[in-house]
Amino acid sequence: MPQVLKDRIHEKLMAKREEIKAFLGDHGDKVIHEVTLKQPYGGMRGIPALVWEPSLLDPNGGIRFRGYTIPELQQMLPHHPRGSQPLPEALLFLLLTGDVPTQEEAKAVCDQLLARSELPQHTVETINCLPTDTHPMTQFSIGILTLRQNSQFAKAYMEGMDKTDFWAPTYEDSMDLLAKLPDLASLIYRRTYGKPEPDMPDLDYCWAGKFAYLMGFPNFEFIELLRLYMVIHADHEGGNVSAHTSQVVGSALSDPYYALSAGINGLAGPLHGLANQISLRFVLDIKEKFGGVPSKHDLRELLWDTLHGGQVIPGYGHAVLRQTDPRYRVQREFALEHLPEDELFQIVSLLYEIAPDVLREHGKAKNPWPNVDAHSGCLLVHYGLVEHEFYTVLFGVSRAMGILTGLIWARGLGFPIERPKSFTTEFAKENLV
Ligand code: HAX
Repeated sequence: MPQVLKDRIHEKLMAKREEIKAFLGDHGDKVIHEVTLKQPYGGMRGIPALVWEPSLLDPNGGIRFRGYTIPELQQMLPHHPRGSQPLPEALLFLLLTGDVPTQEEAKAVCDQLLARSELPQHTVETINCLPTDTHPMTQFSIGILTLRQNSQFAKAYMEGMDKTDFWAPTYEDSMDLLAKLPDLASLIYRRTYGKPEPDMPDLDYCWAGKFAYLMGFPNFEFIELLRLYMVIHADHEGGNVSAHTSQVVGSALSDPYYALSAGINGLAGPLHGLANQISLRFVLDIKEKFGGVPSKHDLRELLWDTLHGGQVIPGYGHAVLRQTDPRYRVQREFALEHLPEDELFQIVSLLYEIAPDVLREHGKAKNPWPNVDAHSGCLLVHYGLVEHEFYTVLFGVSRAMGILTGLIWARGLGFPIERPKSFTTEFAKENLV
């Protein structure tokens, strides 16, 4: 099966290369966008300057993985026989190939990942050397870099290879990485928070199931949550900080370990992946301040105080989305089914009732609706995963699926090194207006 997946990717890449060649032959000189002076100063918002094949973000409909929405994928992708959430390894197959896998194909991806999952001893030793109060994201990024010792891409490049084949060792490195990330993440979790070595009964694990056991959470409902979590965080097109960072670094033909570690450093920022930790802190502070679920009046006041204090409402707003994030919605559905009485969920729900109106009245945020990070923390806390500094690592394990797929495809399609033009304000004054 490993070869079947690799062959399928190869076949799809060949077809896409021909498609792009013909497309650019017909339309390569078409002007697709005008750039205003505000845009380079404004974080390059809205400039269609990147190609990212695994997913596309629609401002109103949310993320589509290879054309499918998250609710569609909840129906279409293979599930665990006893579960109802899609298997992340099935999503990985879809991202890599564009095809919805059969149950057997998803299982084969899982088997491949489990077979490659063992961490090298030097990785374990490096992590064990770090002070235990090192932020889990720092440990995660360092751990990924230690794995590059075995990079097949770096080795093959040094030995000399045809550039049309670059994608193949990139794929091997990516699968090795994806296989090892749950083991690396759970090692970081256990040592940072003093958790015991887990019991690992002899089971037929799925990728998320093994991850949950490694962290010490064998509860089936938690494993279903982790499957959902891994699926919804997997990719968010190419322009977000982590995906784009990995893409830029990868475009220099740095190997996937360098590229992913760089992207993970971007994910660690409070306006990006760290927002899940900050959102939960915000909800916990509300609970503590009011001794439980506040009244609507008190919550509204608190939100205004936050805004008047020059701070953002964590988990709300988005650079692209202009509606409630579907990733928020599916987490809400999970909570309504499994933990409707949970106090933190009730505060999260109350925020959903009140924060969009407050943000609209405030008039700054272009999107007053919640994003994925507004919800995830309360679900994890419910099942006992309370160490919120660790949450962005969970996000990173999932996001690696999209980032690495993007890297394999960029190599496979022969994308060149990225090098946009920058300018100074003086240059703009003299030449651009
Ligand atoms: N609360 C208060 N003000 C907000 C806001 C919020 N939640 N969201 C945006 N704004 C403000 C911005 O700070 C900006 O103010 P200034 O003009 O004073 O600079 C203004 O509204 C316009 O911003 P925008 O165009 O709507 O949003 P951006 O594209 O600049 O930023 C962010 C998008 C997600 C960074 C922003 O909405 C934010 O800071 N949200 C809170 C943090 C958060 O939830 N981050 C997670 C995003 C999802 C993600 O990437 N996860 O990984």
